[in-house]
Amino acid sequence: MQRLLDGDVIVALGANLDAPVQQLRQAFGEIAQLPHCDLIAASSLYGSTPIGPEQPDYVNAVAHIRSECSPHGLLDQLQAIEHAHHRERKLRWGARTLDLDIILFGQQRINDARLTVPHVLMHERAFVLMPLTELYPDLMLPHLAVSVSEQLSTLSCTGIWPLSESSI
Ligand code: ROI
Repeated sequence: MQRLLDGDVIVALGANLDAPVQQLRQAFGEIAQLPHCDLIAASSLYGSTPIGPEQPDYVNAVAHIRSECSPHGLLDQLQAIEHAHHRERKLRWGARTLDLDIILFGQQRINDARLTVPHVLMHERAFVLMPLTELYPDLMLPHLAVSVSEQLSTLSCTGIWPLSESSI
């Protein structure tokens, strides 16, 4: 089973407003440009039906980055990217132009007012685990001691579909 090393970070990307495919593609480029940060791998893009109140379908993906920043330093950088995409935090679980969530940060466990890592709901969300399984099926979820693909197999994957090249 694979384990993340210190500085290895998994970020989940999601968008469902204002040309979400473009939002995600641009966000991958912006993450790759962050100082002290390398984009190691990017999953394909997936369409997904929304969890939560009625709203447009999402586009989801995950990124593996290697960062020299602290978790909160990286969070500041990711929130600056969200902000540049005109992300507004109006409604909990509402539609958004771009969501960048740190879901895993090495083997660290963090739980404070700004950040919970591993992300509290990641193990329930096929729209996170499916793209992550594409990259690292054998990656161990540090808080559950199971692999990403094992955890995905416990979830229903209806409502998530790979976006074909022509729709990207
Ligand atoms: N639903 C889907 N399918 N994808 C998301 O990225 C997503 N993000 C959210 C909520 C509103 C919970 N629902 C989502 O934050």
